[in-house]
Amino acid sequence: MRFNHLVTSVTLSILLIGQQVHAKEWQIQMLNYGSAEQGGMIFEPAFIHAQVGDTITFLPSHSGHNAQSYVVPEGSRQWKSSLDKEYTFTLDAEGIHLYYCPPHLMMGMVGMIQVGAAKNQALIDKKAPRLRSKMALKPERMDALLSQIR
Ligand SMILES: [Cu+2]
Repeated sequence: MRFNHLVTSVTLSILLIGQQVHAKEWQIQMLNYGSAEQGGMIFEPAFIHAQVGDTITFLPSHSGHNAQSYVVPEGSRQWKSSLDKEYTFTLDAEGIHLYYCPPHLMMGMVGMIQVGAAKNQALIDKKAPRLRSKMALKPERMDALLSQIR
């Protein structure tokens, strides 16, 4: 019995250490222009498949941008970075973050982070069209993000 407890404890420790080792640090650049196909005012990468425990850092690679959540997974808090400041947060729940750059929403500056399973897909399907309707330019970027959810 004691031995079993020890094995369980050791196994748990190994699993926990394993998770820490595999937690990934994602970086998203905020840019005035991307490639010719991408056009101006973009998050790069705009879509990320991540896992709970990973961290996200927004980098003010070009000036005049910030990032703000529009939809977050159930159990996660809404978040917002300051203009031209680096901003890091940890992904703490499964689901999809849909976010945008407030100064450039009209220009189609939006992004998505899927954390594990798409648990809040219904909410995303409901709210994405509202955000899309404010994208005067490049509204098709929203469709491209939605198509990458799996
Ligand atoms: Cu921007």
